[in-house]
This record gives sequence, C-alpha cells and structure tokens, in this order.
Amino acid sequence: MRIREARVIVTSPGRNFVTLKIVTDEGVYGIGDATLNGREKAVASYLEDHVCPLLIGRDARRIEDIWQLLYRGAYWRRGPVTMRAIAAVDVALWDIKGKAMGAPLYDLLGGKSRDGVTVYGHANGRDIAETTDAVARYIDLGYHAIRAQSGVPGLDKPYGVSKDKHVYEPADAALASETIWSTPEYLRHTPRLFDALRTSFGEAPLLLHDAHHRLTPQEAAKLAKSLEPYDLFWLEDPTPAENQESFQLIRQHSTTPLAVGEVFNTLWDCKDLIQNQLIDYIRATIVGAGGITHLRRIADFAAVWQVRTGCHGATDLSPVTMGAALHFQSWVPNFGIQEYMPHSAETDAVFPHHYSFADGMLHPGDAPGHGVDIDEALAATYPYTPRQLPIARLRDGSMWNW
Ligand code: KDG
Ligand code: MG
Repeated sequence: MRIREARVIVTSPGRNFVTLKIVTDEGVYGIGDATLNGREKAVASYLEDHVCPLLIGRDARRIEDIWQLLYRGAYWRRGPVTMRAIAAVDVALWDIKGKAMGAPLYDLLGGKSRDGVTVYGHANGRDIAETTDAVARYIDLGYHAIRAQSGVPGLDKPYGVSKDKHVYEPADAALASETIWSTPEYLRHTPRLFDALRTSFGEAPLLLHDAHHRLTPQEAAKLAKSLEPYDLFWLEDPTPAENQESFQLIRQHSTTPLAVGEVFNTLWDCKDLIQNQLIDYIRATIVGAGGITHLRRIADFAAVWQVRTGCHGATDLSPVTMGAALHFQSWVPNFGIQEYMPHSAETDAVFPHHYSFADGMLHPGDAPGHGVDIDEALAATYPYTPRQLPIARLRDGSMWNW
C-alpha cells in the first residue's frame, strides 16, 4: 500500500486548524492534525515543502520507519514545528492502518483498558461567584472533574477566563494582544476560590487548576502548599518547566499533585521530571509530541515511575487529535485524565467524528482508525484567519510568561 498523495488543508471554522491528508494507491486515506496555535503556517510549510515530497511512493504500513525517517532524517530534531509535522504524518498513517484492517485504533494499540475516558471540563468566571456558578453547570452536565479559573481583583484579563462561557479561545487577535499580570494578587486570590468551591460542592468533585507557567519556583511552592487543604486533582504548569530541577523546591513544600507538559514535544523534554518523580501527570499529547508512536513511548516511560497521562485537550487541538487521544487514552495502562473543551459547532461540522460524551466520560466510538474525518468542501469555505496568542506584562511593563 503506497502513499500516492499527501496534502495540507488549512481551514478556520471558528479557529485555525492545519490538517494533513494522506491518500494511498488503494484509495484508503488517513488524516492527522498539525495545528500549532498562533504559528500555523510554519507547520503547513514544513509539511508541504519538506515532508510531503518525502512521503510519496513509500509503504504506508511502515509507520515506525517513516517516523524514524522524519525524526532522524531531518538532522534538526525536536521542537514544536518538527514534532507537529511528524505527529500529523504518524496519526494519518495509524488512521490508514486501522481503516485497512477494519480495526479501531485502540485495538491496534492492544485493546481497551477501560470503559470510557474520564474528562475534565473548564469552568471559569470573572469572579469567584461566577466560577462557582460555572462549576455547578459542569456538575449538572455530568462532569466529575472540573478545572476552575477565576478573574483576579485588579487584573483585567487573567489566564483562563473567557468571554464566552463554553468555548475558551485565547488566540484572539491578528497581532498578540497584551495582558497585565500580577503574582501577589493571584497568590492571595486562588486559595479563596478553592475554599469557596469546596464549601459549595463538598469533597466529591475532582478540582483542577492551571497556573499557566506564571510563577517562580518559590511562588509555586507557596501556591501548592496553600491549596493543599482543598485537595486538588492537580495543579498545572506552576512554573515554566525549563529549569526542571526547580520542581524539587515545589515538591519539598507540598503534596499537591503536579501536571506539566502541554508544551513538551518529546520524551527528552520530560524524562528528568518523570524519573526524578517531580510530577504526577504528564500533559504531552498526540499532536504536540510526535503522534501516537512517540506518545506511547512517553507513557510507557512514565509508567515506570507511576506518572499518569493527562493529555492536553484545548480547542486549538483539532477533533482529529481529540479522536486519536481518546483511542490512546482508552488503551494506555497508566491513564490519569483527559482535558476536554468542546469545539464549536462550525468546527465539529468540518471534522465529523465518532466520539461522544456521556456521564463525565468521552468514548472514542468503534469506527476503524481514529474515527475523525474532514469535510474538505466545507473546510474550503473557511479561509485562514491570522490569530496569535496574547502576551503578558507586569504592571511596570516587563515581559512575563503568558
Ligand atoms: O494554545 C494554548 C492553549 O492550548 C493553552 O493556553 C491551554 O493551558 C491550556 C490548557 O491547559 O488547556
Ligand atoms: Mg495548560
């Protein structure tokens, strides 16, 4: 089964997505997601100019060899652009293999390890009262796990608070919009938020929070310690995971579980955090970390240290990534949780899919491959719209981490 065609589809049904479609000489095709929020065209060019020509004529069944060709063969390894391009090819080829064999992806990986994939939803509001209302709505919808973010008094646009209560879409301007950040207010406010949530909802809901890389190690330790009474499922990205040894400082002060890795691209980015037991959940996902072939290696490595998966699942990861992630998470033995932000109706129409939500879980469906398709005619009606993620500055104008 030879690859006859590989083409890139850039579409913007509510937000931008980059999709790779690989077609074989037997007519079976597969699709993969290559979206890199705010930098979409870089991956589209990497694929079109450098990867697609390499694929033509190759045996579509040789997924591992093609993965190694793209990783080792580029000489320039790793990074968000390269690894997304590799992920798109890898996922499209797994999709083809599943369709050719008439098997859902979870069966190719070794079969289901669970009945459904527990997901967490995103509750947010301009203040604690609004976030409390949002958590109540998620509980009504059947969610057992909820991420809670709230506006901070004195801060105009804190991370994670959306205009639209259901779809959180931070890439909101053609050129990055500016936000102001102040850590002291945030550190005082966040324990009050979780105190209010536990008072309103008791012990049962699994509560999560994302600090989005904004704290220093000492501040992160302080926050993790102050959140201990509220028994979080996880505290995400408390500090940028560049200097990974600094996580030791957080660990010394708190037992709040830590989740890191939505910006990681390979096992090399997370191996120290995992093997030194500095995190509890690894957030790497299919599109960010080289596809199923590489994410499987990360998950197996993490299992040795009882670190569990918590795949990134924001709306900038297309339904193709969500579908593939749900098959992966249905199989992976060391499953933790899956992030879920439903896509808009426009996005869902362009990417018809077999996954569905019931009782706090997503189910991948039983269609062969990953079960997500693309309606190319509809996709063509949504041209690319330049959008970038915001930036953050401190009150004195210094650049900070958004
Ligand atoms: O594109 C950036 C988003 O994916 C990111 O800000 C979302 O942090 C995020 C999360 O946890 O979903
Ligand atoms: Mg995050």
